[in-house]
Formats: sequence, structure tokens, C-alpha cells
Amino acid sequence: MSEAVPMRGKFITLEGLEGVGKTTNRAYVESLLDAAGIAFVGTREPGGTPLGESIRNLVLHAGGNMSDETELLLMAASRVEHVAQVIEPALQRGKWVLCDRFLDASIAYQGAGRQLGVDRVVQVHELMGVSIEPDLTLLLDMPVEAGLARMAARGKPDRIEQEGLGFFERARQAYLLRAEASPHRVTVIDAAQTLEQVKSDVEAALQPLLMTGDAN
Ligand code: Z5A
Repeated sequence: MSEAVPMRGKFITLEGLEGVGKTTNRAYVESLLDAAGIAFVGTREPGGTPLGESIRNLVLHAGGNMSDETELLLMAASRVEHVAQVIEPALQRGKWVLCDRFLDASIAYQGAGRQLGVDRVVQVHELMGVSIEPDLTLLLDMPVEAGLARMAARGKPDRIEQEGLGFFERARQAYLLRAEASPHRVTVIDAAQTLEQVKSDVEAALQPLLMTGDAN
């Protein structure tokens, strides 16, 4: 007798600029999934696999110059491994995947921030066979300066965090355009609100998925 195939899990991503509260709200989403009895994998990009974490270290902390194209290819390489080894297998087993950043981040940072162009970023991923799309993306949005101010108390900025305001403004606009183009997938949350208000919006955005999802 053949085994029943589990219902495919849901894929949720958290996106936004520095300091908007992705890490904080990832923990909150995890607590909501736990409370709903949903088995999930929590992960991040760049990273999420041993190779991906090495790439993360390289791309965020490499000394000297790195071309923008190399930066894009490293982000994509980390993602290819992540999808193949972690995300897709988990979804196929019926687990949900909660990921801190995904393709939208490359479109925002490399496509718009580095001005490589959205089409080029999409083409690189198509070429590599990365076609998976999140079921829900929580885009935490707030003015660039406010996010950077939240991060000011943290230690030495990484290679990308050292960019100027123009870079982050372009990335923010690209994120908002992605949301406008895919309102069914991307929920924009005002990250400048109090944490309690943000959490309440996060929970509301998650509800429809929790209602349709298979709590396994
Ligand atoms: N990157 C890329 O270029 N291309 C790609 O394809 C991918 C990534 C995938 C690493 O990302 C870098 O890689 C990132 C983009 C690039 N670089 N930059 N610049 P990351 O996700 O690891 O790092 P990050 O974006 O810099 O995240 P972060 O610094 O950890 O920030 P966060 O997770 O969004 O924020 P947080 O740690 O949850 O909160 C920050 C502080 O604010 C903290 O003290 C909180 O307690 C506080 N906080 C949070 N919410 C609130 C509210 N609502 N009110 C008041 N205070 C709050």
C-alpha cells in the first residue's frame, strides 16, 4: 500500500531593511506556529546551510572590493543550496518554512540598491532553477533613517550596512514596488509602530494562512 503524501507546507518570508524588526518578529511568528501546533523550520538568508553560512560570512565580512555582480551571484548561490537542501525538502514533508529574507532581498539590495536591475536578478535565479515563491511575505517597512537609528547601538556595521542612505532608499522603494505588484503575497506592515502593534499586525496577516494550513 502506498504511503499518503503529506500536504505541502507553507512558505513564509520576512523582509525589510535593517532594524525594522525581522529577527524580533521571526521569534513571534515562531511562537504563533508553535501555539497552532504547526511543525516548521526557521531559517535565514544568506545562510541556512553550512555552505550558505560560509557564503554569508564571505559576502558580509570580506575585506577589499567585491564587484556587485559577485555579490549577487553569492546571494544566489546561497539560495540555490538553501532551496535544494532545506526549504523544498521541508515543504515536501509538510513542514512550514519561516525564512528571514529570500529572493525579494536580492531584488531590493542587488537589483535596486546596487542598481544591477530587477530583471538581471530574476534572470540569474531563473537560470539556476529557483522558481519557488513564498505563500506569504511579511514586509516590515519604516523610514530608512529610523531603522538605521535602531541599529546604531549595535557593533561594527557589516559590508552592506556601510552603504549610504541612497542605497537603502532604493532598496526600500523596490520592496514597496514588489508589494504593490503582488498584494496577494506581500503584506506591508508599518514597522515604526510599537512592537505590540507590529505583532498584532503580524498575527492578523498570518491568520488566513493558519486557517487554510494543515496543522500537523
Ligand atoms: N542581503 C542582500 O543584500 N541580498 C540578499 O539576497 C539577502 C541579504 C538575502 C544580512 O541580512 C544582510 O544581507 C543585509 C541584507 C543583505 N544587509 N544589510 N544591510 P540580515 O537579515 O542578517 O541583517 P539585517 O537586515 O541587518 O537584520 P538585523 O540587523 O538583524 O535587523 P532586524 O532583524 O530587522 O531587526 P531586529 O534585530 O529584530 O530589531 C532591531 C532592534 O530594534 C532591536 O533592538 C529590537 O529590539 C528593536 N525593535 C524591533 N522592533 C521594534 C519596534 N516595533 N519598536 C521599537 N524597537 C523595535
